[in-house]
Amino acid sequence: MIHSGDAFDSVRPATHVIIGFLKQTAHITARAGIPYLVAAGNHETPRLRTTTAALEYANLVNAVSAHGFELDYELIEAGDVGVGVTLVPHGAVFGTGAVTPARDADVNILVTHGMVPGLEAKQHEMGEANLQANMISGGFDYVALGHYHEFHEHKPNAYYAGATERFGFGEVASEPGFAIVEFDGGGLKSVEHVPIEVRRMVDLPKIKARELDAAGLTEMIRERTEDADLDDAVVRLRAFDVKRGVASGVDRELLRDLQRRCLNFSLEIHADERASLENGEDPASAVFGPLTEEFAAFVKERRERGELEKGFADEFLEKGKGYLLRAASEEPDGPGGKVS
Ligand SMILES: [Mn+2]
Repeated sequence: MIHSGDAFDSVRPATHVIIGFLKQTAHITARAGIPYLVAAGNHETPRLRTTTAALEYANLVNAVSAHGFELDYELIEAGDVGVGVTLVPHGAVFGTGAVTPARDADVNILVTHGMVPGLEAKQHEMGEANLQANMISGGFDYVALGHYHEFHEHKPNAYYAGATERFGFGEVASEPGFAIVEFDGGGLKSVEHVPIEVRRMVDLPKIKARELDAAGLTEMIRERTEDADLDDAVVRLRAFDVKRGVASGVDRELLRDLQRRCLNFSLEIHADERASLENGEDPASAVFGPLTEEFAAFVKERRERGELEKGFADEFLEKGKGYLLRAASEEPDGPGGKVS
């Protein structure tokens, strides 16, 4: 079993998340006796070398994790076949040049995390590559890539397995799952994507709020949600063209009730009509770059949409970046919230 990164979404995830990870991983390693290897992704890699990564807990349940700043190599015996697994975690991507397969293994697998050159899928250019072509082209039987949430063939021997859950409404149409990779005497034989059942995602019909006051918007939200099957689903309801001051007057009790019914209920308030984005989605939601870049893109987008004034946007960007950098460099003694 290979996990190609971002098992966690933060360097210090909440305790119940860590416990869930340990329990499920132990099913694979301790109970089923299946080797488990994981290379850390960008979300779970500390910014500082002195910070401990939660992914290191994986070692307690006999999983092999590369979560630092160097690559790791493991030779796994599977029957009479030696499987050489080279793990290049996010922290080692920048310092690692070309990687070559080990001679003592029958099958060689490279596991790494990041964006390959020219990744373009679902009509979205995903941004700048950080995985150098020569790092992932070195004659491995298979390259297991992580970071991009869709199952995606980069090259005949290099795939993104995709995520096992949807992480935003930009992925509402994606099919979460994993990949089964088969080898025979000649190397790679097949790669098969196996979809899995995941939490439901419900995008409710949007509200046009131009004529609505707070009571009217509350009524519309009630109408949209009352008879919908929302229990334990991830739900989004978008209201467009919402007048200033209206959103803050929406009935809190109704929203709290929706939060209880749904696994997550998000009411998105938009001041404009945003016709061009009504059917599309923010492509950036599928991929996470460095936090400060994500934040800069967030501010820029809102600035371009006219939601932020220039003076405010500049200061917001400056202060926000400062906070992010400070948060990233803090030792893990604060409340266990998300860093990213
Ligand atoms: Mn990632």
